[in-house]
Amino acid sequence: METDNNIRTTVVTAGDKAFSWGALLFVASMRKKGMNHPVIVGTTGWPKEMEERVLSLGGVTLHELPKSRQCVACQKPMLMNLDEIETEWVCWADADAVFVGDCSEWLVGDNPDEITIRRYSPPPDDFTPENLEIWRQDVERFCGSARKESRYATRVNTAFIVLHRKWRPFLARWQNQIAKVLPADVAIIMKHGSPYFQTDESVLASLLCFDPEAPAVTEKYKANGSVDKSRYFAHFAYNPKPWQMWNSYSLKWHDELALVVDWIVEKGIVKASELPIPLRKSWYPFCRTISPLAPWVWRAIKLKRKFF
Ligand SMILES: [Mn+2]
Repeated sequence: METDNNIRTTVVTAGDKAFSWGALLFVASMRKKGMNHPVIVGTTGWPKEMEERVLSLGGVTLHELPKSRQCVACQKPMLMNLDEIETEWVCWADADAVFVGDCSEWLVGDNPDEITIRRYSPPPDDFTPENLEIWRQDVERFCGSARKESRYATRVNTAFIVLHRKWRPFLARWQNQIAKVLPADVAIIMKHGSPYFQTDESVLASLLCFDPEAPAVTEKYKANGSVDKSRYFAHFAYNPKPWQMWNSYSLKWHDELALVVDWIVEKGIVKASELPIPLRKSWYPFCRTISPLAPWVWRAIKLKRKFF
């Protein structure tokens, strides 16, 4: 792959077997637009052919995740903090996403002192005085000291993060805090309303609010299209994901994702016959029709897996 001296950021993502199609399409969405940044993909339990497909996009390193009973998202800080990252900046991006347009500009922060991350507005339901007090006590206990009051009036979303590498000690504190305050077998979300409801995301929020040594949250988050509607990070936030079933929320990016699918087929990375059904053109009219039911169908499938 051509090296580009303007590239200052390594992109890091991860997924288990169920997210391998997401990761493949996400990295392909970069390469299709000439975003040739080095990419590290944390993997666990991937089929060999999915590893080969992602590697064939070029500039990709796979990193086998350590055995852990915590969900993959709890490895974000460890992956962002890998010694092998050589660039000045690191970007975490969820694998259930695509870049719309060339987003290279959003992969470098405006200020090395800041963390580029989106804040929720209004604050989520779990941002209560009671939960904040638990965050404060935990930060004081495991980081040595804590601010008396929260620095922010809301918390952050960890689907997309840009951080300067001078913050490696902070990434280590985030990882350590995850180990201390989350259950050893935590799944992707906890009981509604609990202090660390959104796992890795809640733990990062606790540090940004109370760790005296934390980076400041940027006032100018741009990766959501706020300054240019044609260049942004599109996150398939809700289940099921597009490669599993289309839901009403993710449908708005169907055409964008279909272009990425066409591109990997054209490049010979995947045969059309090997695509998951929701990514096949001929199935789209059906998938679109049933999309309002997708969340219910998905819950039923999950329940069936749990009990039978
Ligand atoms: Mn996600």
